[in-house]
Amino acid sequence: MSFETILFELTDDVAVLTLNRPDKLNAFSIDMHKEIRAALKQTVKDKARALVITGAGRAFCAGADLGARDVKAEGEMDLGALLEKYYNPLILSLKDLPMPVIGAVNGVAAGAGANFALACDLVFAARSASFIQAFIKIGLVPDAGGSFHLPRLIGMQRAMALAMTGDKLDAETAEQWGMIYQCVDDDTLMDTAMDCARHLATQPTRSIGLIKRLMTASLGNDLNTQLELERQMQRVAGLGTDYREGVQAFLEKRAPKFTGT
Ligand code: T3D
Repeated sequence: MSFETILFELTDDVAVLTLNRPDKLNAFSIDMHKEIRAALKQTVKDKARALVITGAGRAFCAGADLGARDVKAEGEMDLGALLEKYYNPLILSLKDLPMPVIGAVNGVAAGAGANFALACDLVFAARSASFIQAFIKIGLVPDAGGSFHLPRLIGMQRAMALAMTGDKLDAETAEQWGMIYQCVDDDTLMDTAMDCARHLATQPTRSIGLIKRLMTASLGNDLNTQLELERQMQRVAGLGTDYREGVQAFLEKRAPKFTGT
């Protein structure tokens, strides 16, 4: 599969998707939206067992391509329609992927670019990277799941402040606040993200997919509902071959060989 606005490759069960419009700081164009969605579908088709998302050049992603908006034109612009058609399905399809998604934030992540990163399951960021809820600077509100993920990750006060001020948050503070998993030295970012992806790709992928569903659902569920969901998901996990292999390997005092099924 060849793309114009992203790079996509799959090696040894690990897919790497690189946003590739570096002259625009990898801002989202409509074509890029379409290509990312196609690549995400491809990861499922190819049975990838982990996905890494990063950006080419000095940025991760600067959000919507503002150059594509004709704000001088007469008439209303329905950004809601854009969200409905592109951003919302993008975030949902990332969440729905039955494999771990690792964000490797190599530089600035602004607007929908920041929130696209936060929709990944685990986020590593280079020490020089930053996160900006840039929406307010152009009279908008957080989208791409930002108003959902931010308060849950860092609490209401900090989420509110970032959204209202549009202040830049450096990667170290993002780690301290629990917004991302780890901030690492710039020159180790991709190795760290790839090592993590390669490791996870050897783990029980089906269980990881179920963990994603459980964790995401827990954000809106009460304890009873969540316990019931755990029962359902554990039933599915227990029917998998990786459960049998895990227990067998434990009893035989050897390393398990998980197939992801
Ligand atoms: O409209 C819709 O689709 C609705 C959905 C909205 C979702 C959103 O994401 S809204 C938020 C959109 N994003 C922004 O408001 C961020 C805009 N960019 C910036 O604030 C800054 O560029 C950064 C803080 C990200 C980085 O600053 P800096 O100083 O490192 O770089 P720069 O010089 O501003 O940008 C470098 C180039 O990238 C520059 O192009 P040039 O002058 O070299 O030809 C700049 O125009 C371009 N660029 C940066 N961000 C965008 C962009 N081009 C198009 N769209 C961008 N978002």
